[in-house]
Amino acid sequence: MNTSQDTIYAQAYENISDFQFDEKVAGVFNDMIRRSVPGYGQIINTLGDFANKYVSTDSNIYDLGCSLGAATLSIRRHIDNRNCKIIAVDNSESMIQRCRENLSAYVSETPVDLVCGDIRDIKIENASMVVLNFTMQFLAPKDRETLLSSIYKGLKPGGILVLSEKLNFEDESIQSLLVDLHLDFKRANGYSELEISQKRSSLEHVMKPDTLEQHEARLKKQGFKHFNVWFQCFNFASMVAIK
Ligand code: GEK
Repeated sequence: MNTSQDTIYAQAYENISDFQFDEKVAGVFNDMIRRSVPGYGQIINTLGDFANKYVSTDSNIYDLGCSLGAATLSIRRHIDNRNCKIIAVDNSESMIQRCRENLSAYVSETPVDLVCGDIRDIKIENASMVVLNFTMQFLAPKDRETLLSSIYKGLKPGGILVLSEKLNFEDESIQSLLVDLHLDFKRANGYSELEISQKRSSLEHVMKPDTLEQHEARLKKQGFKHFNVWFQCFNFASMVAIK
């Protein structure tokens, strides 16, 4: 996967426009997400382990907001001989193009339907595993419940949803502690104060994190029987919900 360095916000801009998953971002995305999201590499690897445990034969797996295909690749390595199909969806053409190249670099018996489209328009069916790895936070809050309802309906009994998100915390001391630790993580990964503050402005209207309590309540409302956080580092968490 490409490793060009993310320097998108290294120069000072007079006006910061809203963050977009365009060609510029797609070209540095692998570096950007690894230096910005604590635990990303571990989450990607563990998605393969979840797939090994939960993907049933003759079923579908959905990677919603697939970006460059890291989750799909990790899952695909663990599900040989199960006659499954992965449906990987992203509405950024630049991401999809690069994702196609990344997927074709590896041989696999599991077919991937790569869809350039909106995850809100995708019909989920016969699914044993659905992944929303840091994608739902980019949907308008009003659309999140509808998406989860369609995922729940399309999951087979015993099927798993892995939902990774940046979190907000109601307790202000905890919120500022975990935000600070995340900023230190970005500094330690070489981002300057200018890059950090310009990126934050660009995401302000685009990414609206929920609290853990909001996630749990929304998932339980759909009918998910089991829920827990399986990974958390600072204000980033990955949750599982089982039908
Ligand atoms: C990974 N899961 O590497 N429909 C389709 N795609 C969307 C939509 C939408 N409505 N909204 C956003 N996206 C990946 C990382 S990145 C997370 C996911 C991040 C896509 C968007 O184009 C982008 O590729 C992805 O969701 C979010 O495991 O950048 O923090």
